[in-house]
Amino acid sequence: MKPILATYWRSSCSFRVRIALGYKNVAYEPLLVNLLEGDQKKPAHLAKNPIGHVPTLTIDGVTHVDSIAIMELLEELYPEPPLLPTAPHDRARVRALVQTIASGIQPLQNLVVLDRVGGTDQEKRSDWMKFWITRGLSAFEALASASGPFAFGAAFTMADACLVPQIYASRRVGVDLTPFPRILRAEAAASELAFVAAARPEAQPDAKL
Ligand SMILES: N[C@@H](CCC(=O)N[C@@H](CS)C(=O)NCC(=O)O)C(=O)O
Repeated sequence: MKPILATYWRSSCSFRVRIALGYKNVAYEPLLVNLLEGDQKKPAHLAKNPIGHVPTLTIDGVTHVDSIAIMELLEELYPEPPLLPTAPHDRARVRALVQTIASGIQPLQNLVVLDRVGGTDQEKRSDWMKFWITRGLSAFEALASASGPFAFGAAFTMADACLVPQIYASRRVGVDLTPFPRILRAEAAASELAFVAAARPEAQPDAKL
């Protein structure tokens, strides 16, 4: 049985896992969860993901939550091609790039957070997101590889799987990306890869274009 991915087209966390599954060449069935219609708060979804988030991946009959834990699991189940380098210090540096986005930016742009801090005030919501995204991307830029083409250097890693969705989300809110040449270079390199293109929001069955 194919793995089942509970996903929403515009969710950056779902997008990360779609990229990782494609990179590892693991076919899956999408289970569409409409975040704008509140599907994530329904009992059937909460039974799998108690905090009410996507993604959720059911694989080998086991259901997993959290995109980073899922990517780490995929790395262990399917070591080739690798999402992490081999040397321990390099692995830690890639994981730090991952966390700059996964802990330092993404949680702050969640709908549940925006509702609490901004309510229906669109300008407040937008200012909040722009501030946290710019702060996090500035750190990512400083930590990223100077030579590229990818975020950590010559090879695609988990850091790129997190970066591409974050840049998609950043463009949607109009963040100025011009101060981040390493990030733009890494995003351009990753975007040329077929599995990244296939994972893009616009290519998903629930995309509303
Ligand atoms: N740490 C979790 C975070 C998951 C998460 O925040 N997902 C967002 C979409 S990217 C979500 O489901 N938000 C629903 C909401 O805010 O109601 C992960 O990496 O999977």
